[in-house]
Amino acid sequence: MKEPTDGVTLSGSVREKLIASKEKWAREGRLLTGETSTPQADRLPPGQRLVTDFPVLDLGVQPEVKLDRWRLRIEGLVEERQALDWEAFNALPQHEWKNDIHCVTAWSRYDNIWHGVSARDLLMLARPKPEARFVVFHSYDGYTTNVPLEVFAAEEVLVAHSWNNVPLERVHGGPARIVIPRYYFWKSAKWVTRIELRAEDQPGFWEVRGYHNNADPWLEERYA
Ligand SMILES: Nc1nc2c(c(=O)[nH]1)N[C@H]1C(S)=C(S)[C@@H](COP(=O)(O)O)O[C@H]1N2
Ligand SMILES: [Mo]
Repeated sequence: MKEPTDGVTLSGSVREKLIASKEKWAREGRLLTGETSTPQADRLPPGQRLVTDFPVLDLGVQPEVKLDRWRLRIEGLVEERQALDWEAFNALPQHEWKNDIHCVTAWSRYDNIWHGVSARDLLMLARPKPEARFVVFHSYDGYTTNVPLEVFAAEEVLVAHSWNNVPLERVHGGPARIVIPRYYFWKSAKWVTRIELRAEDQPGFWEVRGYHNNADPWLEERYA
């Protein structure tokens, strides 16, 4: 598998149509209820509906990454760059969290059990420089998404390799994906390979196409 580049090449009319329709939703503010809430007051954020299946959302590419080629790099404004292979990644302390998924397309799924390595442990290894304030995730399909460093460093954030006690399926981002449960699920990069620490924010794939930069589901931060 080649390392992804930052720019995703838009090829294939199906894919372009899919992206164009999401951009249109963003422009028109589709699905917005105008209500806000808090996770303490409501388990289901405004405008969401509960599902029991596990929908798959991607850019029309589901990269197949062989475990012996897989790498997790932590780069940018860090003291100790990391390039973990599968064995080194799995040798790190393992954590389990159960949480809810909220997708901007209005489905939510309760009680997902994730196993993986915590963002905090990865940051302890890489040691962010004092000027590091933002994180960009880079994935094997060319996808990117961005969060403030403190969002990545929150307690429940994982690089997860298992979902509901089985290895994470390729369609859901296996070998490993980011899980940031507090925000809309587009911030949880599938097939992650590089975690870049930066001084300045850098909007990702959907963030430059009309999605909100913060993505808090209780504030309905769907679109910019
Ligand atoms: N690498 C990558 N990560 C991604 C995406 C993607 O297209 N590529 N889609 C995002 C979006 S929009 C959502 S809603 C979730 C979907 O995750 P799922 O397919 O496991 O439900 O993954 C996010 N992470
Ligand atoms: Mo999404």
